[in-house]
Amino acid sequence: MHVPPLPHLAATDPELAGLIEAEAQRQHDKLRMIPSENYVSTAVLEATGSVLTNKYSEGYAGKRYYEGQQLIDPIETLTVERARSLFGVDHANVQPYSGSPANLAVYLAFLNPGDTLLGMALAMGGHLTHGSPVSVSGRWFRPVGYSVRKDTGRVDFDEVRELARAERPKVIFCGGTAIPRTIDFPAFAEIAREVGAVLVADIAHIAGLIAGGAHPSPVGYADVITTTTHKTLRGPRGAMIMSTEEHAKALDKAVFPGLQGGPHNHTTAGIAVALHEAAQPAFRDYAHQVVANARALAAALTERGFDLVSGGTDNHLILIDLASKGIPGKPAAKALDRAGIELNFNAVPYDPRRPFDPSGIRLGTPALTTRGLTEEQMPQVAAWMDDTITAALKDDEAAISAIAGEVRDLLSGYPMPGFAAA
Ligand code: DSN
Repeated sequence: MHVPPLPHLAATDPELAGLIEAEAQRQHDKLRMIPSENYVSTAVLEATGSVLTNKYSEGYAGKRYYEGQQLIDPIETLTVERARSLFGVDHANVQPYSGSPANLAVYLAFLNPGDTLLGMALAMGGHLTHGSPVSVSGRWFRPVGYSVRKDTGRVDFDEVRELARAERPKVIFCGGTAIPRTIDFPAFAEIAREVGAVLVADIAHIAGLIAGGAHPSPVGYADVITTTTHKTLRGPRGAMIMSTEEHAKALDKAVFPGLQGGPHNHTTAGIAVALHEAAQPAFRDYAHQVVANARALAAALTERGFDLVSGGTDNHLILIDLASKGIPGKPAAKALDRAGIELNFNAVPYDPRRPFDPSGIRLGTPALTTRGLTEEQMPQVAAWMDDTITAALKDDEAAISAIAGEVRDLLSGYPMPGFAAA
């Protein structure tokens, strides 16, 4: 049963209530390993589902375009202060609707159409908004993409430096969506300083690890930091832009009125709760456990012959090239989903296949760590993954269903925030 319970929704709209209840059950029964997903706390759910959704508040605290901000102002100020304190930054804007608008606001603050930006290529693990030709970031600006080395799967800083010197980008982005290794913020900062570029660290995937001390912080190296709030940070779906004081005004103006209208105050409140939770000692344990679980899983997968991009992981994320297993990423991800193991098909660096039918899968440990799983269960998870792929290659749906049952049995012993057994 969903927690908080949904009696009013069930009375008003039983069809929708039924779908949400079924989704809660699904999230309970599946080993959720999409590395950008998590389970928020019931407190975050309550704040996000509150009456704050009723209120418009264009502007910033003390300078709004609508009346009735007596309580919205302190809520947003509290959220900003919590972000500043947790990450140790001068300035935080908590209004971006999500990660893509946050990054677009950064471009609006620093670039004119046609200006050059340097980011990790999407096919190498970057994000759509770091200059992919199919995104506005690649259509309105002049994107240059850096890669990872074919032999190591890691960023080649000689290449980044050469590209920066040759192309003179105004903005350099580091971070991405499929990076299993520690991001070397000092190395990026040195290059950005040399060419006079603004360094933006997109820490969406690792924000919770940074907050919990399980990944180095970009503060002091990056001029601007963007992040979503719903991945390892374990908040509602939203985003923040953090920066040095120098860039605060330009970024605030870019978010509003440059790009967005009224902030989503219910989301802001949910972010406040998540930041409060992330400041507690238990969150440090969580962040370190996420990494310990990923390392243990990477070791167990390697033992079973999986080919991990870069040979392992330093963070929450594992990227696997399945070519050696004789199955492409998409059918593998679909079979694993049927086996109760939810992850996503993903391109690997230098992938010979197409992005919608790539060679790899991407997975991570943030959500299963929230459920309470530890290193102890990771060999079993790797075994289920291996057995599912073997079964998929033999079209053995009975074996896949049996694994889904075993996954469900295991997870029944690990409570899920937002759900209670009926
Ligand atoms: N969709 C996110 C992810 O899965 O990494 C990035 O935007």
